[in-house]
Amino acid sequence: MAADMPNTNGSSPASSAQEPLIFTMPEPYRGLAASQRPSPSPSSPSIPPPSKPLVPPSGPVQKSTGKGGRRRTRFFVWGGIGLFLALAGAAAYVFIALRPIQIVRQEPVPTPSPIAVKKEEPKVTSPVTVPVPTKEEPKTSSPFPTGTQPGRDGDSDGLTDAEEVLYGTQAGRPDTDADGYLDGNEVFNGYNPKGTAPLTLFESGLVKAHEAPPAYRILYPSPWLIQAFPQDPLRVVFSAPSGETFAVSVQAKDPSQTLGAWYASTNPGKRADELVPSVTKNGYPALTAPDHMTAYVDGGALVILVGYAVGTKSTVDYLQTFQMMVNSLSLLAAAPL
Ligand SMILES: [Ca+2]
Ligand SMILES: [Ca+2]
Repeated sequence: MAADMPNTNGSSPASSAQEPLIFTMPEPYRGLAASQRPSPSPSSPSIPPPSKPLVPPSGPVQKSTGKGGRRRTRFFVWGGIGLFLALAGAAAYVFIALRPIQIVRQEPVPTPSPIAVKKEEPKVTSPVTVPVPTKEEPKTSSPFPTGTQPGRDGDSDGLTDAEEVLYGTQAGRPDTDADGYLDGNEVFNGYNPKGTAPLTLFESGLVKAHEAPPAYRILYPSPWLIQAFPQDPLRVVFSAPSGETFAVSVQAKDPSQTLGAWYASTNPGKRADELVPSVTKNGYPALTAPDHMTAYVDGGALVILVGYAVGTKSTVDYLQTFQMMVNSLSLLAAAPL
């Protein structure tokens, strides 16, 4: 190698064969680019270009790996610190994030009080619905003509308070004479409700008999007025002081015709099966209208009609007396059969 190098310092070749020559970079060239390097002075020796390309020695490569190790160490140190800070931040976030969840769970605890308030609301509304059906029940349960209601019966013995006055019985005692029969049942069958059986209403003077020869005989309360019709001696109207009227009339009927067939033939558009069949106390077949205010009694060759009209009243106060009158009907011996 040294033998290939040219002699730049001017020494003889003999001396160069004895000692190796070492070339160093002149001081002005150190740390500067090739373009900025000062031109060599004429006195300084010129440096010939190397005949072979310079190969970087292996030494500097080892030095560069030492700097990369430091960088890697720094990288791991700072990366570890960053990772530690990230984990610490995440842990702090999780710790803080869990606290609001506990607060939310504690909030529903004091809410039971409004639930108790909601339970009390239905109790307030329930009594409001109770009067509604009670108002509708009397309207639908009344069996009498539209606009009328049953008369008051304080002791539920079948006689209204008005009838208790009419027959002199006690309105607060169902069995006035204590004979085992209710006051209403005794009037229905023609017995005196305030006298021991077999004392009858007629025998007690509480009712009177009206005869319409040659057709029928009927009983009616003694205080009531009676109205006759000279042009129709078989027609009569009884009236109570309070305005109710009870009209009795007679219509002819084919003796072979049933009472229902007669009703259908004389009342076009009406059905006989809507009437309530029964048998009177004296054994005559009878039909009663659905509103309980008209009765048809079969007399064979005639039909006796008894009608109850409340007049200006809105209550049916004499239904038991009306039924007593129908039960008291009897055909006179002279009546055609
Ligand atoms: Ca009564
Ligand atoms: Ca009695």
